[in-house]
Amino acid sequence: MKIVDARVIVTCPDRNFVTLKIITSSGVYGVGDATLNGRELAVAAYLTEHVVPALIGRDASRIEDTWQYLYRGAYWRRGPVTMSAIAAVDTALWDIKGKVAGLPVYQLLGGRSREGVTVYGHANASSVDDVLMEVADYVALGYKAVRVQTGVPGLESTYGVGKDRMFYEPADAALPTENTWSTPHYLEHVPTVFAAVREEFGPTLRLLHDVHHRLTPIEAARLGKSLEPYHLTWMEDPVPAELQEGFRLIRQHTTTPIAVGEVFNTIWDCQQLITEQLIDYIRATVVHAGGITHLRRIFDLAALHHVRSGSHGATDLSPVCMAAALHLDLAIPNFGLQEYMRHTPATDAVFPHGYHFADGYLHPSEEPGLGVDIDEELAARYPYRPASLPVNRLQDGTMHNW
Ligand code: KDG
Ligand code: MG
Repeated sequence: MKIVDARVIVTCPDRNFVTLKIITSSGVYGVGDATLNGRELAVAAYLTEHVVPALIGRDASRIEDTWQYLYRGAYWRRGPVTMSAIAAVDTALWDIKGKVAGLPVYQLLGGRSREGVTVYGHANASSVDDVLMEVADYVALGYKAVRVQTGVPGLESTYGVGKDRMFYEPADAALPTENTWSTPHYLEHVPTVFAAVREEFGPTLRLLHDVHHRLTPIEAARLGKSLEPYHLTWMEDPVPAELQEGFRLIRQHTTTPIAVGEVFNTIWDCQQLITEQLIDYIRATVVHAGGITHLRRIFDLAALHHVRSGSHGATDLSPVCMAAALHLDLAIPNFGLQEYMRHTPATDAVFPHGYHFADGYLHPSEEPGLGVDIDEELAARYPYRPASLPVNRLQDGTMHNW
């Protein structure tokens, strides 16, 4: 079964997505997500110009060999553009393998390790009162875990706090908008938010918070300590993670669990974090970390060191990525939590899928393969629109290091 064609589909049903569709000589096809938020066309060009020509004529059943061929063969290894492109190929090949075998992909990965995939939802609002109402909405929908973000008094806008109720889309303008940041304001405010949420919802609801890489290690240590009474499931991205040993400092000071990795591309980005047990959850995901094949390798390393999975699942990861993530989440032994930001109806229509939410859990499709598709005709009606993630400046105008 040879690869006879591969198409790169760029579409914007409320936000941009890049999808690779690989077609085989038997007519079976597979899909893979290649979306890199704010840099979509770089991956589309990498696929079209460099990867697709090398795929034609290859045996579609050789998933591992194709991964190694694209990774080693590029000479220029790693990086978000390369690894998102490889991820798309890998995901599409797993989809094809499942369809040919007549099995959902999780069966090929070893079968079910749990009944459903526990997901967390996103409560975000500018004020504490409003965020309490959002948390209540998620609890009413059956969510067992909720991430809580609020505006910070004294700051006009804060990244991660959306304008829409129950939705959140950070890429908001063709060129980056600018937010203002103040660490002292933030560190004073966040513990008061979690005090209010615990007071209202009691001790057992799982709570999470995303710091979006805005602190230094010692500031993050202070935040972690101040949040200990509210026993969070995790404090996410406390610092930028290029310096893996920086996490030692946070660890020395606080028992608040740490999650990191949504911007990671390979196992080398988290090797030290995992092997030194500096984190509790690894947030790498299928689309940005080289597909199912490589993410499973990361999760296996994590399993040896008491680190659980906590994959990124924001709206810029397409339903194709979400479907792939759910198959992996269901199969691995060290699953922790899966992020789930619901897509808009337009996105759902372009990517028909069989996964579904029930009572706090997502369940992958039982169809052969990933159980997700792309409606190419509908996709063509939504042309690409440039959109960037915002940047942060301190109150004196300094570019923030995040
Ligand atoms: O593309 C960036 C977003 O996906 C990211 O900002 C969302 O931090 C995020 C999260 O945890 O979902
Ligand atoms: Mg995050």
